[in-house]
Formats: sequence, C-alpha cells, structure tokens
Amino acid sequence: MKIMILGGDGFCGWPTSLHLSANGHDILIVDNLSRRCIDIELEVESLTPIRPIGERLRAWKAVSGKEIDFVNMDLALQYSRLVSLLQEFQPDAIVHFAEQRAAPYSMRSPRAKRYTVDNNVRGTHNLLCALVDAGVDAAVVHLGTMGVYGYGWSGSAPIPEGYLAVKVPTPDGELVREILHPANPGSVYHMTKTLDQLLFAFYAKNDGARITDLHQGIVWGTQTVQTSLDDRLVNRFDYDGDYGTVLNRFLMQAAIGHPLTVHGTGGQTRAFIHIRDTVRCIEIAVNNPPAAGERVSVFNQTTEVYKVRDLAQLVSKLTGAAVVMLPNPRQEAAENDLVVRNDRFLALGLNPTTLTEGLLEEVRLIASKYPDRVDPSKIVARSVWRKGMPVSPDLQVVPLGP
Ligand code: NAD
Ligand code: USQ
Repeated sequence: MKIMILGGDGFCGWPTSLHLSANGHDILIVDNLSRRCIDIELEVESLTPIRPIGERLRAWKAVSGKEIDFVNMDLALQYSRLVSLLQEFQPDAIVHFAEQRAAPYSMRSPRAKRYTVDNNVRGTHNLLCALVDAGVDAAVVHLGTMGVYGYGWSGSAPIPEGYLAVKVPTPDGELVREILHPANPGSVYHMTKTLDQLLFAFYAKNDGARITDLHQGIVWGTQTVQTSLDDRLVNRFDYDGDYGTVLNRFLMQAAIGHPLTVHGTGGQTRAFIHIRDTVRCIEIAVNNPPAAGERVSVFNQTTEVYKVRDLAQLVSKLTGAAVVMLPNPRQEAAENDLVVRNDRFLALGLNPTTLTEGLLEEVRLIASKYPDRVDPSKIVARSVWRKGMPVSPDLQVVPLGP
C-alpha cells in the first residue's frame, strides 16, 4: 500500500513509519518538524538523542534497504501544496498524527492555547477538504484520544467504542439510537480532538470519506523492533513537565534518582498502551477501513487501565525511588473509575503487550543511559490550568546507586 504518514517524525509517527515500511508498504512522511521547534522553545530535548530526519531516513535505508520519502510541509498552513501532494502521491491510506499533542503545553499560555486550536483543527480540516478537492479516495486513520470521553462522567459504566446507545422519548414510546459519545475534554488539547470528531462525522456523511478514529490511551515505552536496530533510529523520549507522559516520566525519574511526581492523590485512573502495540494497532486499522458511506469507525486503542498512584508504587517497588505527592497543576477529578471496551482490536488479532516488570526495566534502562541529557529543572510540571494555581518548586535529585 502507498501510505502517507502525517507527523511521521514524532514519538508515535516515527516508529509507525518504520514498522509499516518494514512490512512492505511504500511510505511518505509529511511533517513540518514543529515538535523539534517546540523543544527549542521549551529549552529541553528528548532524553534520547534523536537524529535529524534526513539522517534517520539514511540510516533506515542502510539498515533495511528500504526508502522512505519525506516532505517538510505544514498541514495547517499549506493547503494548495497538500492538494498537489495528494494528487502526485495517490495514497491508499493516510495516517494522521500531525497535531500539537501535549495537554499541559496547550494550557501554558494564551499563545499556546491558540496555536493548539489553530494547528490541530485547521490541519485536520485541511486534510479532509483536500482529499475531496483532489478526488483522492484514501482511507484516513486519525490518532484521537481516550480523553475525548472525559473521566468520571459515567462512573463505572464501560466506555463504548465511540458510540453510545441512548433511548430517545417519542410521542409513541421511545427510539434507541447510537450517538457519538458525549465529549468531555479536560484541556484545550483534548478539546481539539473532540472538534476533530465532528469534522470527521461531517465528511464521512457528506463526501463518503473513509475514516477511522483511534481513541488512544497514554503511550508508554520508547523503542520498537525497528527503532532498536541502530542508534540513529532511536525514538524520542519526552520527560519534561509539558510533553513527558506519566509512566515514562516515573521511569526516567527513578533512573536518575528524582522523586516520582504524583499529582494530587494519584487517584486519576487512565488508559495505557505500549508503543509496540500502537504501531500494530495502526497497521490493523489501515488494513480494516470502513466502506464509503459508513459512519466513522472508532476503536479504543488501549490495553490496560491504572491509577497514577499505583503506577508510582509499582515503579518505586522496582527501583527504590521515593514518591512525592505534589499539588495538582491540572483541573481534573482527584479520583475516577475507568472501564474501557477494546473489543474491536482484540477481535482483529491484537495480542496486548502488558505492563510487566521486564518491560518497565527496559524503559528504565534506556532512561538511565542518558543521565547527562536530563535538565532537572524541566521535570516538575509547571503549566497550570488556571491562573493562581500553586506551582511546585524543583525537587532534589539523589542518585539511587547501581
Ligand atoms: P509528537 O508531538 O511526538 O508528534 C507529532 C508530529 O506531528 C511531530 O513530529 C510534529 O512536528 C508534527 N506536526 C504537528 N503539527 C503539524 C503540522 N501542522 N504540519 C505537519 N506536521 C505537524 O506526538 P505523538 O506523541 O507522536 O502523538 C501523535 C498523535 O497521537 C497526536 O495526534 C496525539 O494527539 C496522539 N496521541 C498521542 C499519545 C501519546 O501518549 N503520545 C496518546 C494518545 C494519542
Ligand atoms: N500525572 C502525574 N504526574 C506526572 C505527570 C502526570 O500525576 O508527573 C498525571 C496527570 O495529572 C494526569 C495523568 O497523570 O492525571 C496523565 O497525564 P499524562 O501527561 O501522562 O497524559 P495526558 O495529559 O492525558 O496526555 C497524554 C498524551 C496525549 C494523549 C493522552 C491520552 O500527551 O497526547 O491524548 O495522553 S489520554 O490521557 O487517554 O487522553
């Protein structure tokens, strides 16, 4: 298949591009490298020394013999170029990762809020509009988020895959209808994903666009089979307070002797997936698109559910790291239940990678390889959801020994 990977230089996009290339697909990465620019803005770098995109692609050719093409283009701003590119490349499928994806970054300033909305909503709409404009019938696979459902809205009721059956009262009794699950975003970033859902629903209905929306949980881990083949292919590892996600942060913190930073009580329950399952799920989704005229196909792309404090305890037990409860910089439920259906991927053959001590240790070892690349002043999360919320000071790093 000819597959365009929008956002293919990022944390999920890079390993997905390599996985699909290794499996024989013809890959074109489109990315404006904005994530690398945000590293410069935040004065922090990936914990792993990621290489420039050109070097990454040359290394992949040397290691695998396969070519991946790259176009540096802004999906949100370069509409005409996008139409031409679709007409030239004629993709069978498009995987859309190209959005600003950090909730704390999206809340850090008015500028970041506006950038996140402009970038994400315009990018997604440009893609859909350009497909129709170019007359290209490619299947679109979009990376959405579990956060569109919100947390705690339905107590312990399982979260369905995208659509909720509701009873509608009528003069003659009642009708049962399936509606898009109510959206309940917890940040400006998550809000853009709920807006994306409406864009998808409209273009599927109006233009017969074939769209799959993957409501992905928090991704942990860093390496896949392909990114481990050569140091130059290493995947990014975000550890800072804006972009680092919780479990990878805990593993990095343990590796350098920083206390594990639990926000609030740690009673927040979240859904997780390992990066190796991310790339497999995307391949399954690419191979199983909906037909033209069908509604948007939604999968919950997640394999396990944990409370934040239980993850901290697990990492602490494994490593001896201290756990510290910090004032929560976010506005979110202190405690919530979360039960998630993921039957669709399981039915299509996903064999979930579960959070075993071996895999945790593997990530901790990657983190401990680069202690000199950590800036301890970037670890504590400082983007607050509302002005005046307390900001925690830096914490002391005490290396734990071998
Ligand atoms: P990332 O920031 O590492 O990668 C996103 C890539 O898209 C970057 O390389 C960036 O340069 C590019 N990009 C952004 N805006 C662009 C634009 N306008 N034009 C062209 N390129 C653009 O993020 P990630 O962690 O790889 O996440 C990828 C997708 O998966 C995101 O949409 C995110 O919302 C979703 N997701 C991620 C996670 C996670 O835990 N990382 C979990 C659930 C969903
Ligand atoms: N948390 C801590 N300590 C930390 C970091 C986070 O307690 O040091 C807590 C947060 O307060 C939150 C939870 O851990 O309650 C998850 O935070 P996170 O940063 O790991 O994840 P989140 O902000 O939800 O965002 C990440 C990705 C995003 C994706 C989302 C999937 O950055 O792109 O959409 O996970 S989901 O959470 O399922 O919506």
